[in-house]
Amino acid sequence: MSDAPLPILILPDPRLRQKARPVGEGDGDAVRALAPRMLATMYAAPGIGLAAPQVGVGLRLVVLDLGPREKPAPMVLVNPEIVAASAERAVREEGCLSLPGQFAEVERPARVKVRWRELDGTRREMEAEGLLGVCLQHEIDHLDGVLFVDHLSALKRNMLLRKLAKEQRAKARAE
Ligand code: GNR
Ligand code: NI
Repeated sequence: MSDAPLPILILPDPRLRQKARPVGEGDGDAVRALAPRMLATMYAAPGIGLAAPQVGVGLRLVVLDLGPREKPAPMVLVNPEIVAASAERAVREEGCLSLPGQFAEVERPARVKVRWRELDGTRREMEAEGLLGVCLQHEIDHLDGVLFVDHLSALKRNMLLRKLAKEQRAKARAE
């Protein structure tokens, strides 16, 4: 099936730490094939966002859906970028499908202005705050190999990464 879910990479997979390259003119077919599969992967997880590097694809492509379960509102963002960020900051608990079971309070700009292209090339721009603002920043971070733990103190980051490693070892033993 064309929109079969893909495996989600988990830290410390090095592909999560690589900078993704912009989607170019020649990537149209690949991106049109990948976007539905990324959406299927995100819904199956379930998650509210997914960046291409999380499925091992080094392209600047993000999918999001913050709609209610009964009324899906899928978004596909090609080459998204943050063009402005507020000085005001906000704290919110974040998780990541690539760090399963791990959650932490992350401080980021409270509002961002994001620019991207649709699959058909249409230019889009929006200002976002709250969960959508956080999700956009989290996903665009993935395109630069940045994970939410990178916004924590070294102490909290190391604690969380050790807990992840321990839980992944226990999971691997159980399988
Ligand atoms: O599903 C997800 N939920 C979430 C909650 C708070 C802040 C960010 C996110 S994104 C995450 C899915 C994911 O890992 N996207 O990269
Ligand atoms: Ni994530």
